[in-house]
Amino acid sequence: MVNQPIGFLDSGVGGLTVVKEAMRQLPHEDIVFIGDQARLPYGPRPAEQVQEFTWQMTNFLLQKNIKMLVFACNTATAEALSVIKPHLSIPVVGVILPGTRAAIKATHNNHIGVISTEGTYKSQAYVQAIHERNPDLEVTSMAAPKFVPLVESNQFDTPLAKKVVEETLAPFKKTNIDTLILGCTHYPLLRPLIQDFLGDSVELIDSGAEAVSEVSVLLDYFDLTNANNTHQGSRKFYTTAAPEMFDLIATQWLGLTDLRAQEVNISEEK
Ligand code: I24
Ligand code: DGL
Repeated sequence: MVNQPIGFLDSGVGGLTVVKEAMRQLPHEDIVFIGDQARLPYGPRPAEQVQEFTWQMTNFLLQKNIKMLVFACNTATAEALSVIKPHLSIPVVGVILPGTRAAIKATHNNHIGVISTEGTYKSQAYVQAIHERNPDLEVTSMAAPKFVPLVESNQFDTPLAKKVVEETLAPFKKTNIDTLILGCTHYPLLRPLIQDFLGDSVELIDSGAEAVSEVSVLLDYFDLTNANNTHQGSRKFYTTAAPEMFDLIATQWLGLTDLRAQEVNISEEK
């Protein structure tokens, strides 16, 4: 089983921020990724629809014989993980619990901020997860719906991005948060602007990176780590839309050559 791949699912390409971390932290593991580019974004969709689409991606990845499944999407984690996980016999990891664990560890004044898509915000998944562990922690949660379109229009480091980041995060300046969870796959791209605006006294938590650390722990816990350190992990990419755009972004972001995603139709998967 140790030689089987780890599956990653996402609403589109944002989950590649999680894959990049996996390639860094777990270079010997084989990776299979599916992005539902045709139906992105998930952020504004009703929860039932996110559950349906996420089930389709899950079933697709199960057919690839994965040993572990990672929900590399905050919205899918918030709205579908608890529904799907009880039905699976392999370990399933989302991005929300690892992010909250890191934030709880990082905060010193017991005040944590969270930014996310509309769907994740409405689910209150981050707030609930933090309060389940410690109800005394103060959490200020906010949707930042302008951030995903900003990144996807390639404007994550422009003057417009700076303006949108400042306007969106202004309410946090009136709080004393010392930790901010980046509760969406795209937000690490805006990290420099967010850090600049909030200042060095606020620690930013990348949920995706934390999730990969947790995958690493779980692989060991379940004796699933690929211990062959001469094995260069393989990476396979699937997308539900035309692959050209996916290949362009993934090649640039992951620094891989010869990356060819395969287009698949998962809405017919049974
Ligand atoms: N980043 C993302 N998605 C895109 C993009 C991007 N185009 C440029 N960059 N497009 O996600 C997805 C298709 N969209 C188009 C607009 O309508 C909706 C569908 C973030 C990827 C994070 C790994 C910017 C960009 C890039 C290369 C690497 C990283 C990056 F071109 F952010
Ligand atoms: N991947 C999604 C998330 O992390 C962001 C993009 C979307 O809304 O589909 O929430």
